[in-house]
Amino acid sequence: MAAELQRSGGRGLALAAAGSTRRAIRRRESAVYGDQRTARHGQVTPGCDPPCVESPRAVWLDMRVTLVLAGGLLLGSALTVGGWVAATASTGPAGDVVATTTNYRVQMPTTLRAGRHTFAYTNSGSVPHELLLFRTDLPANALPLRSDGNVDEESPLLLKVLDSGNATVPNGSAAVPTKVSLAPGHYVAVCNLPAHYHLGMSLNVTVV
Ligand SMILES: [Cu+2]
Repeated sequence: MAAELQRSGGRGLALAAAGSTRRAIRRRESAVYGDQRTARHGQVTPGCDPPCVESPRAVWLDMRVTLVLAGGLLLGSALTVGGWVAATASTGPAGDVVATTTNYRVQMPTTLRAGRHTFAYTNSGSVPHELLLFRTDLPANALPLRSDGNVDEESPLLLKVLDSGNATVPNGSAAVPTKVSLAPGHYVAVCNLPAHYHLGMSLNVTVV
């Protein structure tokens, strides 16, 4: 295993550390065991001056240190590769406000700066959703409703300032610009597909 790792290259740090530990163990074992035990219990190490010996215990410790260091390097490599994959896989729609729908929540920043924005909207739910944003003085849980129980988008109490359009399919995404420059005030984000508002798909948002 150790020899294999030595051949594999790119493991200089691990091998240097293992070598240092190995030399320290050799010095200790040499003092404890003495040269007379060399032939019976250990492995003679050529070029070691004064003569030294690697006992079976020293060989085992050496192997353990090497295994731990090699494991750490492999873990580090795996994390590096994983991070790279995550970074390259996170290319969503372009926009300065990241918004997500799930079953059955709207997730986005609850405070926005005034002005125009483009929402980078992704539907992470397993059923279609949409993203609407209304300017209104009403809280998210008290929007005006139609007779079918869904939000009355035509109510004079609501001003629609963002609409993702047709229901967005699962894993679908879109860059959705605001219809107007957002003035400071209170807003509510909603998914108004049938019954979704009542299932919890609304969120209070403040523009400052
Ligand atoms: Cu929905």
